Amino acid sequence: MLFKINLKEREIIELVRMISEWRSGEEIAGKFGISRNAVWKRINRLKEMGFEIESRKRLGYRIKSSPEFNPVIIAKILKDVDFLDTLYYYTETDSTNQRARNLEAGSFVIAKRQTSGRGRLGRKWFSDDGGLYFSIVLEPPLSIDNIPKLTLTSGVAVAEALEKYNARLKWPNDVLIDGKKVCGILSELTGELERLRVIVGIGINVENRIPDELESTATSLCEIERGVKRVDVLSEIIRRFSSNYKKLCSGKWDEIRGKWLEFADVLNKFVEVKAGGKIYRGVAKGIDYDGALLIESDGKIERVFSGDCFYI
Ligand code: BT5
Repeated sequence: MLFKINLKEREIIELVRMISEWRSGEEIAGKFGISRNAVWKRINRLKEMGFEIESRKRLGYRIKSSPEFNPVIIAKILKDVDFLDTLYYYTETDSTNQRARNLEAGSFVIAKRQTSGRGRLGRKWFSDDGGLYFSIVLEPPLSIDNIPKLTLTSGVAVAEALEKYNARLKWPNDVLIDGKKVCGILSELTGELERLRVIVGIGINVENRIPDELESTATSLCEIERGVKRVDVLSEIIRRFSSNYKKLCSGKWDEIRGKWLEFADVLNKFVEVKAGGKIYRGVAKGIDYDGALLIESDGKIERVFSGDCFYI
């Protein structure tokens, strides 16, 4: 099921706040300037979202219980982010990056679970209920060679949000805790050269089950902290993403690069990077001004822009 919410129109957020205590249909209708029938429709929409709502003849409506991870809570987290205007919340979908493909910049797509969550190069991203799976559609004022910086910037945002778990960044797109992958980022380009559109897809293991085959390489926040909530993690990521994205767009990449290096797990390690048909081996020395990984081998420095990085 899909719920679409306009983030600049705050009505649904206000309605949920209002009916945290008894409110009559008349009062609600008056507040929003709508008919009693329209109130009833909105209440039904909240019920479809999983809200349990009591209704009594003289008292009106009241929320009895709210689902922990619901579209209105997400809308509340996103409502003040100036580069976002529409929330698409799926109870289930194939892949949020796929859903975001034909959407305008300013769209935010999130799913409770994905049936075909994907990583880079057609790899699979396990997306059981309990994790965070979302995609942000952006039209950054950046030229095409600056786009890889957006993935690095997103990584910094996630690492900052997960700083209390000692999160580290592995080039180019992984966030690790205790050496295990907790988050992956998939940035995809669409649109035209003059008007580039980028879909930043982020997947984070929060309360979801990790499949047996990934037991030794992946972790979930609930393995580290009991009772961790997706909405709290999302809220922190959005706050950090918003601030870092604005910095990137206003030419402050150097500041972000500095933060990336502080969180970097890869520095001074022996790595093997598979990029296209080529294999680079050497010691990771950092990332340069363009976001390329610097690999030192036999006293020579090689620059690699994308690829799969292994520690050897
Ligand atoms: C990534 O690819 O790490 C990017 C993952 C992006 C997922 C998000 S979720 C929202 C949005 N919608 C999508 O469909 N995708 C994005 P890559 O570097 O290629 O890593 C993929 C590899 O990570 C797999 O081959 C597995 O080894 C491992 N993996 C798969 N699922 C995982 C999980 N849930 N947790 C940790 N590792 C996982």
